[in-house]
Amino acid sequence: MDTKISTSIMCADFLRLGEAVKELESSGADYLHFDIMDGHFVPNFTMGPDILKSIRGETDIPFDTHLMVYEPERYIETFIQAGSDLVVIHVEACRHLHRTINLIKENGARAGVAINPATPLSALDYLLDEVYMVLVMAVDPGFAGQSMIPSAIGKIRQLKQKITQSGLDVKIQVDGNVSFQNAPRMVLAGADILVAGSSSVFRKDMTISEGMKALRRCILGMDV
Ligand code: S6P
Ligand code: MG
Repeated sequence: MDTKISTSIMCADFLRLGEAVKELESSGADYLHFDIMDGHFVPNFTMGPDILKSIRGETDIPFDTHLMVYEPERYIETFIQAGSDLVVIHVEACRHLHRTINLIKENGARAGVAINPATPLSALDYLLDEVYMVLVMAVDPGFAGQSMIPSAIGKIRQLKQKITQSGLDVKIQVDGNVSFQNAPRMVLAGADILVAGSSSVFRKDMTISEGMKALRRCILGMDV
């Protein structure tokens, strides 16, 4: 099992962002996860494309951009030009999903779709063969530091079955409260990429490298 870790930049100390990126690099982060919020689809704001551009100049770690914005089609090119390798849009926030997924691909990035905890998996029925990844939200999007909604585990398992039965190779990413306790259950259910935030890599009681090590250890040490 080769679980990847995508580290949530919104959980880093913004006063020491450069140092955080260096530490993420030395501790083997597979992706940097950028949470982009519009204060409308979700009740919060985070960062814009200029932050991605600044960090792009400092590291080769692939950028995984999670757009929590309405009408994401308006911002695809901007965020790809800013350095995104993978762009994820919400099925709840986009009216013409196939067109927007194609826009992401035409601009040279991989495309992903995200679903909120209350959105049924059937929302993906006509999309699965079009995307590189599905992001399963384990919390309602908008904030770090929330508790996992328990039905997320069964949802990951069902999505994994659906993907396997369709013979597709679509990755499953899980975002929200990926803690040392929850991560093994998420991976056992079928998660390929974990978004690591304040529950693991960006904790107050550990450094980033300690958090990365502890997260990898608990995934490797799980009972499979
Ligand atoms: C939340 C966002 C997430 C968070 C991450 C925080 O809307 O999409 O990516 O940054 O989930 O992690 P944690 O461990 O604080 O829940
Ligand atoms: Mg996110």
